[in-house]
Amino acid sequence: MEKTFVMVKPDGVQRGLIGEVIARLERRGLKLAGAKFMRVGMELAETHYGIHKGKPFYEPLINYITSAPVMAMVWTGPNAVAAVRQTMGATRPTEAAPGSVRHDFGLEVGRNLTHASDSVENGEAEVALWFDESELVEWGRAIDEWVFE
Ligand code: IDP
Ligand code: MG
Repeated sequence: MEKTFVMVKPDGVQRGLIGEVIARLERRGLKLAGAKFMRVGMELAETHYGIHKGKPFYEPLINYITSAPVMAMVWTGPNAVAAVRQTMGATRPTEAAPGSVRHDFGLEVGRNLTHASDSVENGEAEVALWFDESELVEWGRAIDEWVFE
């Protein structure tokens, strides 16, 4: 089953939106496979956002992500990567679809509340970066056969 890495960023945590994000993913039918509430260290932040190094928003981004705790999660399901990106909305809140998290709660790209892996390949890499194998839970959910074809 496809896995994706999802994070409620510091602004989402400060604004009390952990439950809102989890509720939306659960309601959609996605299945939780791991979660931890944590402070992001500089090394992890720089590895996670390494692809953006050198861009003008890189340093503010590292400051933002290390400024307060985050909720790091792994969600699974068919097409989990695309489904979660859609639920979170486009990177810029003013371009995010109405009904998405970034549209419904955000205004600025530098305070866009959540992170979600953008490809299956990056999903696997990000899950491995943020979670130890032993922190992931494989479990049978009673409704699985009614959500997964
Ligand atoms: P994504 O989070 O939708 O995958 P990316 O382009 O990978 O978006 O950028 C990573 C994060 O960097 C964004 O979520 C946002 O927090 C921040 N970011 C991206 N572009 C800008 C910008 O132009 N100004 C400020 N922050 C930005
Ligand atoms: Mg990205």
